[in-house]
Amino acid sequence: MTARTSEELMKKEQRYGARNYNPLEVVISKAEGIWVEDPEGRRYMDMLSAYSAMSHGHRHPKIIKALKEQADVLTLTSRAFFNDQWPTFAEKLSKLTGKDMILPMNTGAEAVETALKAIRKWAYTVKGIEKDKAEIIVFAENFHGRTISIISFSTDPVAKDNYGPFTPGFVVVPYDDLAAVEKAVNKNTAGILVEPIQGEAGVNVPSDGFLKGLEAIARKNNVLLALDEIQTGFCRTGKTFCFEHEGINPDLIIMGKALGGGILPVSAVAADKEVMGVFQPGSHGSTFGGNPLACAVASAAIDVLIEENMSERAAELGAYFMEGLKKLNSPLIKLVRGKGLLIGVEMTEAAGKARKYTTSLKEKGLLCKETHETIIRFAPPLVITKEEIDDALAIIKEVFV
Ligand code: IF1
Repeated sequence: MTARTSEELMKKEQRYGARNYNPLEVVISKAEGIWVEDPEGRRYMDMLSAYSAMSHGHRHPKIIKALKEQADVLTLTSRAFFNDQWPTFAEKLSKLTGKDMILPMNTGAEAVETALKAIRKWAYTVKGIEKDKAEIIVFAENFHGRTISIISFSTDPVAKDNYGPFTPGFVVVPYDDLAAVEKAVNKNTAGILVEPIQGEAGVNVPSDGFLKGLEAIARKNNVLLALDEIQTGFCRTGKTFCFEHEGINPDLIIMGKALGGGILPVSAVAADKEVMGVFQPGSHGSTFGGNPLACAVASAAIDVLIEENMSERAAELGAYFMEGLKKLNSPLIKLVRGKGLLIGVEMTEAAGKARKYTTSLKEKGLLCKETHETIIRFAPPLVITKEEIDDALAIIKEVFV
């Protein structure tokens, strides 16, 4: 039976869809730019951007054009053969990241797994760590995806419970704690995996110098530093990559989300030859990794970021948005933190669960999402205008003041 109304569609999902999410009660059926629409024609500002995957806004015309043109000639070949899109895209991403080589995947978790495999293989074949003894340092409250190995080092019971037995070889230390990292490093340490800002943990921005410190520890101990830029990358925090705020040069850069232009899952790992060279034919891969359609879309996505000065926009409009949130002086807001247009608002204990606020905001036409019940994340598409931020602040004011 064709469901058409929001009610009918939500009911149908309740019946047939696995309950691995608890979505806000809004059904999106149309979208353009920062605006989404439900089947009844109600319009909302998207202030979540599919967790930073929609940095270009919904259905950016230039990216849709690239999608349609490529779809009309070639979509998928597998890497059993060469195709005419992947080599040029690899070159473009190599130049953007400043790294020699790119390994293409699809989802963020696959790119993280690729980086973990590269670090381990480098540990045994280059650094000379004893077989099966390689350790990778990770941080409490991390989020790097949902595979069994990745959740093996999660500190979030909801993401981890009843999925054992877990993958060994990960050492968890407190985030933003360089002394703890120094202490954890030993002869078996192969790598450090870190988010430059912890997104899911609640937009945790580390102290200035944290990334620089990690780089120094990695260099001193011949350990690889891998930056997970899946959520913070591609201009979201006001630089092409968030690590640029500290001027470091990570050994591996893990990318995803916005790389797909808000259209397709496209992820990748960038690294220099010494690291990427550990992969030999047959030692890693994926059916869709580096497919022509994804390469054409992601290539257009990178062009748009540069042509529309998205980094500068995110820096300027993010500062403006955070300023506006602080100026509300709402008794419900404990603090506002973030960088660029990746913003987290922490509610006071008295305010209670954030869900009631995201529901009120939704009713007033603004979509965002709570994380860990007390934090609301605002991460609009980077194409948002100052006037639209003012409109958003007016709605937030109605709910928070
Ligand atoms: C969910 C949030 C969660 C990520 C970082 C890797 C991945 C993600 C830094 C994996 C994915 C998504 C996944 C989605 C909700 C969202 C998310 F932080 F963005 F809010 F979960 F923590 N590294 N983040 O943020 O990429 O495999 O999903 O493409 O799983 O609920 P993916």
